[in-house]
Amino acid sequence: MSVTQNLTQSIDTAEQPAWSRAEFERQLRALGTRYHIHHPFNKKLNGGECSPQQIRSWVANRFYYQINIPLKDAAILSNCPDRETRRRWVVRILDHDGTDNEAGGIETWVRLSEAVGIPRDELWSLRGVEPSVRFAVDAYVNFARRAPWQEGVCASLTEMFAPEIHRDRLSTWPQHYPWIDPSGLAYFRSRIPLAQRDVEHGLEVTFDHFRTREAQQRALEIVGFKLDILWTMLDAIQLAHPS
Ligand code: AHQ
Repeated sequence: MSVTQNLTQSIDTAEQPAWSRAEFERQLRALGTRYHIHHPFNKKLNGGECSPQQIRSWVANRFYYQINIPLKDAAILSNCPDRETRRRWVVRILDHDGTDNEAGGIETWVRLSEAVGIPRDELWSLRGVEPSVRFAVDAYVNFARRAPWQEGVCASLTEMFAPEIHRDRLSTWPQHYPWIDPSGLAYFRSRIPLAQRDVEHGLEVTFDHFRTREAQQRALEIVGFKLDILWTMLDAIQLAHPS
């Protein structure tokens, strides 16, 4: 889109009335067409067409995303002056880092990696992480550090679409990849209720903060940016391991 078109669009948007909550949520959910569930690599993965090496590459690269989620969430916390929001948001860090009683998502992902044949130390070495995956994930963390905390919250709304992709894995991997111990899929099962809880909070913050049509358009752009991050990660993995 040219600068003039962009300017025209932003002038148009500024004069238009804000969407209702229902329409705003519809617009946000319509972005699902860009979710990485539709990426060719994900279709191969859940379609049973990936080699063990491709699966190991996916697990090792996504691990870099997983270990950065708590840093991203801590960055949002550090920007957020609202105690009530912080009390709700902080659980996301513990969901991944674990507590004395709960292993947490990062450890559960390590068990997934051991189930697909990546030893724990190899996974933590991060030697398998592609440069473009590192770049995309770092862009997400740096966005959360610099952006207003409400924008960081808004970016997490790609999890609106996550329960479906987790359910897909749980229903397809056992039949396609019987060599993977099913207990290794525990991470996907654990995320379904957590994603639903997190999206509820994320939508509350987003509806409350992005009130004008221009701001609502900005929210769509933020979710689009995060969708591109997830898509880029699969581009990089597919490029590195085409077969
Ligand atoms: O396991 C995932 C996770 O913990 C999160 C946190 C959330 C965020 O804060 O951006 N997004 C997210 C996602 C996880 N898993 C991805 C997947 O495909 O397994 C999906 C991803 C998301 O949809 O944003």
